[in-house]
Amino acid sequence: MIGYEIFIRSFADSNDDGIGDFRGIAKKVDYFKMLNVDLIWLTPHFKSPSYHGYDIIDYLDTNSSFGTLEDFRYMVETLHENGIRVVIDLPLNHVSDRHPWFKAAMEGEKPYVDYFLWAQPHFNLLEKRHWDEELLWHNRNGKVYYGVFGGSSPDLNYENPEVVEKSLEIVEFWLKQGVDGFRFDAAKHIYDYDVKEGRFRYDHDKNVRYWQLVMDKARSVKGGNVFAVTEVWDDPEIVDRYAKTIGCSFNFYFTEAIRESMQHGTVYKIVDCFQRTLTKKPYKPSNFTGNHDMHRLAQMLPQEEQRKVFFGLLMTTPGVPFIYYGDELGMKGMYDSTFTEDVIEPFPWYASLSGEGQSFWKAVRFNRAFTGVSVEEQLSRENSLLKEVINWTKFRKENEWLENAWIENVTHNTFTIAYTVTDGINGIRVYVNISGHHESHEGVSLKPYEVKIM
Ligand code: ACG
Repeated sequence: MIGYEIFIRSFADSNDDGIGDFRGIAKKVDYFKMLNVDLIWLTPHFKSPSYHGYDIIDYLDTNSSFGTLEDFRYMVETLHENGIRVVIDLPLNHVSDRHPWFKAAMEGEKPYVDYFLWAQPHFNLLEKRHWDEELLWHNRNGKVYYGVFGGSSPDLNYENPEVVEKSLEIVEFWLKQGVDGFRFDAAKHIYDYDVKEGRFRYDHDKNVRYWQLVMDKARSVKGGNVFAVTEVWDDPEIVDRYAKTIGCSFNFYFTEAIRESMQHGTVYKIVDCFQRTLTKKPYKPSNFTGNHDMHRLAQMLPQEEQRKVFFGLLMTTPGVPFIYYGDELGMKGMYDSTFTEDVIEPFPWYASLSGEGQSFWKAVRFNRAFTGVSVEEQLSRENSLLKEVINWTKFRKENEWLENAWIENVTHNTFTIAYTVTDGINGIRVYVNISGHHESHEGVSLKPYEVKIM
């Protein structure tokens, strides 16, 4: 399987309102086939007041800008008919402050008050998130509630069994609409506040037990054929704990290590990453080019040759690789936690950024017209990044065994790395030169920026 992350609003528009939608995605089957992608991850498609959709007003309804539930089902069916699976993004940790549950809770209505976490005298209400300066507690009309992702996204209280039950109903509902599985958003945040101590603290064991319940539910509805991937943005050893239960987890360290190694011009981070995350594991890693929470790949690796190496590494390593929409074209964008729109710009189908299906919900800042970063331009140029990506995905498709493989026998010098990928039956040895000069490794001569398979 090869995954592809789509920010729905930016991908393909079917009704000329400038906003990407479900039917727009259904019309792009040929593009997915050309790219050899057979698993689509849709960022949240639920009713939500924000452009990003991670704060939900109604879990059982769609964002009307993207289409109705019927349009959603049509999209899923069309993709299925073409052998493409669909996973939806499921932010279960919090809801929108406009969700009826939160509104009722603010009015003091039972049972909804117990759906959220309220301040107690021994809590440190000035505590900030451990990764930035955002406060965890929010005061509204004298009521102080917990919200890791800000005041407009109050966290749900999973100590309450009724909330757990509601979340399982949501899982069941979407599987019955035909989806093939989920990307579990913010998976380590379900239990992340120690009420006894009155401070932030991840309870990974408890989180994993919760996700096991969710997976049991999903399998009871759909049988063994559920694809789930967790988002746990943390050290590889912590990611492992979740991945074992869920079966697949995004490998953030892969993205970070390769970007960093290529920027510094030495392979050491890649070697460390391969040894820590890609040796034999009881789950599938999901290595990826980037996502909507990060600077774009092309922003970090401005040279196209470097990005070609990135794709070579991505498509020769184990697990389920994911491409963030537009990375195959070299879309640029800088992530800023207070203004994330620059990494979710409209997908450029045409050099002029105008034509059937083109979304235009926001003015582009990073990916202007006629800069070489469009499907039209990339397909018209010899040796373009997109063409190279297609060669790599074709290779991946022809070697499906790589999904269940692992890495062995990693050797390296300063600029080159070699590794064996095997599933115990099949095997390849890959040689990679991340530098702009000729190198040789174990007697194999390597051109600048070459990924060679032996
Ligand atoms: C998901 C979505 C994101 C979404 C939410 C909320 C969650 O992808 O788009 O926000 O629904 C944290 C969370 C993630 C979250 C990101 C944005 N992503 O854990 O679930 O924030 C450190 C922390 C991480 C943290 C990361 C952020 O440990 O927890 O992610 O920083 O930069 C190494 C370390 C690792 C460290 C990294 C980076 O890898 O091992 O620990 O991570 O370096 O330093 C959306 C919107 C938001 C909105 C929200 C409601 O985008 O704007 O507020 O919805």
